[in-house]
Amino acid sequence: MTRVWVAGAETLLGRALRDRLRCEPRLTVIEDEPNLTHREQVEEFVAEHRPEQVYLAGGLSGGIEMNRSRPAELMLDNLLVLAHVVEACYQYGVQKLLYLASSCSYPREAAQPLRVESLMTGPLEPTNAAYATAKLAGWQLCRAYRQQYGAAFVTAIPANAFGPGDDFGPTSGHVIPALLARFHRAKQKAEPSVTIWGSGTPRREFIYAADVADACLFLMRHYDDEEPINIGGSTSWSIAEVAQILAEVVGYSGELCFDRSKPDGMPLKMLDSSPLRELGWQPKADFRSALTETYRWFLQHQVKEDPGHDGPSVSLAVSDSPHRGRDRRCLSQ
Ligand code: GFB
Repeated sequence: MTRVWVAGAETLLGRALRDRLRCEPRLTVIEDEPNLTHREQVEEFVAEHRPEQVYLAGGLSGGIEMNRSRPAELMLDNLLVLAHVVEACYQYGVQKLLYLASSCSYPREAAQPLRVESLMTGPLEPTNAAYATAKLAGWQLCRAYRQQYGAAFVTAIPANAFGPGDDFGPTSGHVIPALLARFHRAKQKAEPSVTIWGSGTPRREFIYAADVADACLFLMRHYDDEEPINIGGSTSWSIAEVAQILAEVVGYSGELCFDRSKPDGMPLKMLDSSPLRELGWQPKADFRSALTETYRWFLQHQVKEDPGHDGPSVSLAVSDSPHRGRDRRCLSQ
């Protein structure tokens, strides 16, 4: 039995990783978690539990607005978490560590699809430069421990992930959970329109958190290099397309209005995942089914805790029917 620890098991990807690892017969998943921003707590935890494999999914993260408004918190939290976990793992002889970085670490103008050779070759997207810099530092720290101590610390870069357990907050969440919650409330209150931030034209490659977790297990077994490796889906969607699909998943039939006063962020983020494909892994989830599953989780877990929710009961019958209406895009700005 191999002892495995997910550092940051309360995050979207940490949660998916723990769920996935629990299905593995030859692994023992360490269920506890110290405060990762406290060096002594992390050190004592690793000394006591002696994990052999570690997935580092911890650190504060959020969508474009959270990155804009809380860059210091995001950067400091991630720097502390990665420094404490990486050092403790080295000190206590962890055999392998997989660090999860972020696709926002690529330069804003990097050639698409994004190849790891482009990392640190140009300026970052300004809306998330602080967080992205911390994520780059994580990669560099893993690389430095490999170079100086021969540690088997690897870095993976997932595309924009979503899934059960995500942050559905209106200003803190990423686009998929934020819009699922917004459409849900608009449907409950029969609001005639929903506002989508930005122009709707940026494109993102989305990946289901369960697929990222599966890829991480695969990489733990089959990848050992100082260069990061991308974990991508394969398709990119415009934000307008995603908003339309989410409205259908929720069953909201009002208008979608695009608020161009809000930032778009990077125009396109699409990962080159051919190295991972060549190793033999590819994602399994169907995008729409994964969105439906995410909405189902939201209905079961979030709505009852949400003081802003005023509907007494919520239907679990999520709509999967293709939208057949007029063009619902209205450009408000
Ligand atoms: O998901 P998101 O915040 O991630 O935004 P990023 C993606 C796109 O969706 C942007 C638009 O063009 C947003 O303007 N969008 C539309 C919305 N409506 C909404 C909404 O209600 N909420 C949000 N959040 N977006 C993040 C980075 O950037 O990507 C993080 O800021 C992290 O650092 C993450 O790396 C993966 O891809 O733009």
